[in-house]
Amino acid sequence: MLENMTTLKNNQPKIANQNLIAWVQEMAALCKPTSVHWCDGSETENQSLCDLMVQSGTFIKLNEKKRPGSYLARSHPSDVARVEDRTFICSQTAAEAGPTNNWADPVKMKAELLARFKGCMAGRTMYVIPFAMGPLASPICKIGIEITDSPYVVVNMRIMTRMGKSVLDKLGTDSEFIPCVHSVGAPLAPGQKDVAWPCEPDPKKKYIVHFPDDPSIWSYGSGYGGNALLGKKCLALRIASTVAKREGWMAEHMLILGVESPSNKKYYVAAAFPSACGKTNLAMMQPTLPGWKVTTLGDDIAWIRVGKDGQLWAMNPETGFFGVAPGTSAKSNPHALTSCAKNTVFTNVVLTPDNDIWWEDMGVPAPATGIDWEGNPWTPTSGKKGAHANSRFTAPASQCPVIDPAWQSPEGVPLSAILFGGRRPGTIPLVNEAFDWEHGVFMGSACGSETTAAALGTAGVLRRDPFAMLPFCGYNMGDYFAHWLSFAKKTDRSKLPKVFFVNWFRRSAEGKFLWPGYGDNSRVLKWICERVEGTGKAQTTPIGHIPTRDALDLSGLNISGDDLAELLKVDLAGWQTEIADVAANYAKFGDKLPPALNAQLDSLKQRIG
Ligand code: O2Y
Ligand code: MN
Repeated sequence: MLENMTTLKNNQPKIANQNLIAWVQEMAALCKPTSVHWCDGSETENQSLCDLMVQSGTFIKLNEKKRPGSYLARSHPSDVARVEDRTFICSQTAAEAGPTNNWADPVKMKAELLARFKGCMAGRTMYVIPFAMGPLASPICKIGIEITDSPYVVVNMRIMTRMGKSVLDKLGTDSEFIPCVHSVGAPLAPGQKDVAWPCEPDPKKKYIVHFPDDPSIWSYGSGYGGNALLGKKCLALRIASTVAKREGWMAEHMLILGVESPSNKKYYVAAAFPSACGKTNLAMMQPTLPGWKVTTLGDDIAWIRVGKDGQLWAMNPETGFFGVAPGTSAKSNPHALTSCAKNTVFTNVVLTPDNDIWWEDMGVPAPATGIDWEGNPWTPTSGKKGAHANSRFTAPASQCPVIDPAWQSPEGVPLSAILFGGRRPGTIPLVNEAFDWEHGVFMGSACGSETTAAALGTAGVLRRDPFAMLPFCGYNMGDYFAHWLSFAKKTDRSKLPKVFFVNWFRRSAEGKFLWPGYGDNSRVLKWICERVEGTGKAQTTPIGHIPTRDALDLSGLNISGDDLAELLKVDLAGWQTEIADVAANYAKFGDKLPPALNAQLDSLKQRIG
């Protein structure tokens, strides 16, 4: 092996951490790359990787005047989204992974992976990416080292995480790191020509594997998003959730925003919505209510811990947005459009004749002709979508015009409120405040949403997605519920944030959305802030505290009394169905379901009658 290493082109910097050197050598011996490149995270390195990908056809350089520093990539048609059925949690026992995860025996899975990874980087460069999730000075910052044969992954990880030399420096001689091994699974034979998006096209040969006991992550066969940018869903949610359980904090699928009242009182709010329910839009919302301001701290992941003052403090471990492109417009999210105006990687959107990008519902006219996400000539009248439904922009958070001044604070920000939500056409009111922490945990456990295209599967059916963590909780969700409940004992209850359930997606009998959403959601945020202050008017109902008809600030909004009544209605028959469905979901967890949640369900049943 050592002989191999001396002949391998390797730009290894001076590294004090012997464990890291040994592990990288071991991975190089396994994967057999042509060379090893240690990433320093510099602008020069980034530019040379972008140039390399332009040469290889992975990247198309966009119009420098319209979209400075930006590129378009098109994935292989088989590699367009997270692959939940190929995502595994390899804890010691199946019970530890729980009924909502694909468990696999860790020993057998390691053997299977070693066979896949053997020689998998032949003909390619192995990149070593040192990255940190969270500000380096945060008490819960975690360091990962991703090894990958994809320069696309390196460039995206540089946007999404703190990456490079500063992280190696922080690692010192003996700090721990989480090993993350990634390969696109497409070795090159000598002389074989590469393709623009190498990957393993057979879905059964893709693997997104988590070993919570190591902890480590192994991902094979996909170069896309959450499957390949291992700091995001794999480390910052699945692995971090297991670490957080052990260390007494929470890793959550939540946006974090700041909301400031006209009298300059600032509140911080975290919100958990299932994938594709508009977290990025809410995180960057432009309030329609005069004098109210919303600032962004994160759009996808929150790490939350009890601060010295007993409040819950939230921090975004990421540094970028991997946002869904279709539907992002000046109406739905003007600040996201500004965020991706430069220095952005676009994946699977339309290329316009002037070398810019376009996607469906962008709010600007479609180009008369273009190249679609599969690289074929396209026109708006072709009857096909030009951008893939899960096409993305990877943009630096620092470019968000409403980024909060505290977004990189190592301590995070103190939370006044936690919201749960989902895409629910019926039953669930616009906003509903929990009676107490346990009721709030019950609300989180009952989260669900109509499915959309981001997760492969059927669209338009209700999928229960407790705490929006169904695809992301790295251990038994029954234990996860208990972990949430335990925070009432970890601190003074009065310091805990208030919990609310929101639903922007309720529809009339005719199928029309009852609430305008987007910037008008500031009206709901205002009521939430008033409830935090103890001033907001509410009616106590069997399901929680709901705004009275006159409690929401609807000034300047044209909404009928009937629609408002429907938005705030407690539909008793609908709730009976809801209770039965939540009970059926709870049944999955057997004796792992905390009795306190069954008690919540029983009390709700009694209150509904
Ligand atoms: O399909 C993918 O790989 C991306 S999934 C994703 C990306 C950014 C934020 N959230 C999600 C998600 O699925 O929740
Ligand atoms: Mn997400």
